[in-house]
Amino acid sequence: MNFHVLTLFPEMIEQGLQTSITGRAMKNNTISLQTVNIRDYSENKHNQVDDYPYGGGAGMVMAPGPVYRAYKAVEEGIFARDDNSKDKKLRVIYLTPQGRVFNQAIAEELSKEEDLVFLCGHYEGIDERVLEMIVTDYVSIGDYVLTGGELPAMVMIDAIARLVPGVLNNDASAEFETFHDNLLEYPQYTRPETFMDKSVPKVLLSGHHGNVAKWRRQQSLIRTANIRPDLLEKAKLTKEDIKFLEEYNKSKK
Ligand code: 6GU
Repeated sequence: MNFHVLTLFPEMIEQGLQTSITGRAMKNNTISLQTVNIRDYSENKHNQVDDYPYGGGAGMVMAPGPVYRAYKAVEEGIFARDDNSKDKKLRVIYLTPQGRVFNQAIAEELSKEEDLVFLCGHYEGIDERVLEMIVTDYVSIGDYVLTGGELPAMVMIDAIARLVPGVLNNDASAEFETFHDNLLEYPQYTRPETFMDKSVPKVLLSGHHGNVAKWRRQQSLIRTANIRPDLLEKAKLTKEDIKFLEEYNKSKK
């Protein structure tokens, strides 16, 4: 998977992703990261990339020219490769609070692409005309306002990269966890068996795999019911799960 990021702050993206699991995946060429500084494509003598908004109002707008030329440079690089990348529609993701809200299903869908281009805006946004010309997906990471698209791009790249085969060392771990089944994860414990008078739940020490699996499932159900009841409606629940939740709800009253 090749990630390409158009940004005014390339060092922020590089610094943010070169650590930990994404960093390791870049070192062993499971994923690649190309950052392109939009400012390098300014044709202005002061390297300016923004301008006043037509119609007036607060703030500045990123001009279409530098964004378009930066995008074209990335596209050219991808199309110059001797694979069949030219035959596929390139996904260009603009990070914006006006987009659809990112989630695990979108991460899974995007993880199947060979290349993903992320466009990070700043100031009051980017001239609408260049967005219409190059953007295929408008994506937000939640209902709050950030100063730019760099952190959202890093959030998306992290979530997508860990779904790429070979990025996690344990290929089972991407599956059986939070949101896999629309259930939150059960609590985890490691040594010591007693930490400041708090003991690990007995069932986890029993060595009885059936009882451990049942307890973990029930913990997932309890957590989801308490913290994210909205997820329960999408979860695939067995008859036994439903019965357990009914009993749990009764015991709470
Ligand atoms: Cl993608 N961009 C900005 N600027 N703010 C956001 C966002 C994106 N998603 C949530 N807030």
